[in-house]
Amino acid sequence: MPVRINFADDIDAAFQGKPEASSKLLEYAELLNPDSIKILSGVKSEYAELIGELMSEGKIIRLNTEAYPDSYLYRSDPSDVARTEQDTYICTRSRDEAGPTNNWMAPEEAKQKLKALLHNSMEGRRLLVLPYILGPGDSGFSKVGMVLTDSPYVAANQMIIAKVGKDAMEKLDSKFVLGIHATLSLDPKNRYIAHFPEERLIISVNTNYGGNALLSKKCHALRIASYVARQEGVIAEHMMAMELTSPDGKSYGITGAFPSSSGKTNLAMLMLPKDYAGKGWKARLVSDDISWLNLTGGRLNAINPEYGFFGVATGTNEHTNPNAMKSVMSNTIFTNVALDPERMLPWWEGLGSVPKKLLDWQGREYNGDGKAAHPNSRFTTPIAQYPELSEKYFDPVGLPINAILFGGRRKTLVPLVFEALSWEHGILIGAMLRAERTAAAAGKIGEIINDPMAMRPFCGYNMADYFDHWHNVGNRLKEKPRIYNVNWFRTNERGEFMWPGFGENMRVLNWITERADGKGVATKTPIGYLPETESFDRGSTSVEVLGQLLHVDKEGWLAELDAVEPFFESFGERFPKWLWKEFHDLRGRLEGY
Ligand code: OXD
Ligand code: MN
Repeated sequence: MPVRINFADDIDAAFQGKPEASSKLLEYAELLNPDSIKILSGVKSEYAELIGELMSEGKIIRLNTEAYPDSYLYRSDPSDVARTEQDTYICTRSRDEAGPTNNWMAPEEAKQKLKALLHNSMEGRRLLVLPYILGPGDSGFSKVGMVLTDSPYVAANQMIIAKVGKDAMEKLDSKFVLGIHATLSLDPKNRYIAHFPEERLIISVNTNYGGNALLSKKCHALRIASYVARQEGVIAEHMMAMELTSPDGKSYGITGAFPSSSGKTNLAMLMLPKDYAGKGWKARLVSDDISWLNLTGGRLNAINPEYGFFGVATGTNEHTNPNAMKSVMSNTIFTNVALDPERMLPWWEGLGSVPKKLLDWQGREYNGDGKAAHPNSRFTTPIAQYPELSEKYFDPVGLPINAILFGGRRKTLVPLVFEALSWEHGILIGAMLRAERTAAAAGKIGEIINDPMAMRPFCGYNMADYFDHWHNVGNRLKEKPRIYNVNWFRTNERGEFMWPGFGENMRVLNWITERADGKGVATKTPIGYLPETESFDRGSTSVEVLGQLLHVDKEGWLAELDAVEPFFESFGERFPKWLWKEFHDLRGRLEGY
């Protein structure tokens, strides 16, 4: 059935002077065949209407309005709780362009399959259209996109994490990214999160989970953005970014790539230990999850494309992340947390004592068996509510970067911190990143997987080319940030964490700022520069434990190289020669140690 003529008129009227946007919308409206179309202008009342609809359909629950004003609980389908990498595709013309870390489907085949699923799928429903901006409104590095969705839950979340509305609509040029999201029946067997980077298109079906369905986030700001960034000579990364300011007012920009659920948000929101706060240090947030890095002024600068957090609730509390706790106390959508039904308060593991009465994340009475909140339960919160937001968040060029951190969860081997010997060695450190699988993606938790630069699930093209691109970026920088590997997650023989982590990580960052100033003392080892135990600010950690955390285990590292080598080999001839050289040099240094 052709789209009703008033749609075409309405679309033309709404998108005056934006022929690309209106023709794409019309094309998909014809395919989806909704009963009505609503183009969101971004005003607050639209958000309230979406929430009102979800409440009247019983799909979300209003939380205690005194404790959590304007906040809600959403329970997802139990089969739709995390990113599903097996359903995520990069659909480039050639398979090699996607590379061995991505699932690939030929664009025509993927479109045929998806269009069959989308055909008439919104009959009887309303299509919501959300134009959005990623990045500061006045930045040359910001990008625009437009999401089409039938889900009020997705639309409400999108309104929190991206700048949705009129301003974005005015910027919809021929390069905008189009995202189509359709709930369909949430059938896991027909779930696809498909990316067409060559035509800046995303199609996601049969999932409402944030990482799969909030298309501005992982799909646009990482997978499509990484592909476009290579064309534009910049980089789009799965990185937090923070600004540290010393007592004498010197600013240090730090970015860090950590696999999902590995402490990236907690680091970005670091609460300074008393001794540092007392001296006048400040730690402010620029980004909790994604940073786009530009090369202005011959150095790297980070902007945060996002407008809100989609963070992990589980484990968040006054000790681990007091600033996150302050941020989520209003205007927040909680997904898959537990509920204290008497006080209408959200609850998750780590928040404190278990309330007397508790409903688990599926709304069932909780009897103490298993987890009450889903381990990947989430909060969606406006970033403006963060109490320590850096002014650099609003800066069109972003935060100048002094140091780049890579880190995964590793119980053994990987020291607390070490510094790369060079930019190329730093890329090797990033490329060698391995981490334990966490609850953010479906799969066996705890299994150690290769996750180069924490981008394996998010790089929109062949990662062999991605390593080369990093190399080229380095060659164009006048002032290169130093690169570090950090690991907060070492455990002793009793399984206890050896380093206190959280705010205490400032002691590691302190060494990194000293290094940036050319002051911090370091010892050269085969794996990189390590701090010296005597001069390092170890806080309450004993010298003995610190010694273990800074020890270079020669045999362990040689075994690590053996474990990584087949992964590098999987890229075949495309794997950069200079990176193989770095790898073999490292092995040579270790063998002679
Ligand atoms: C996230 C993720 O949600 O990395 O940030 O999965
Ligand atoms: Mn992430």
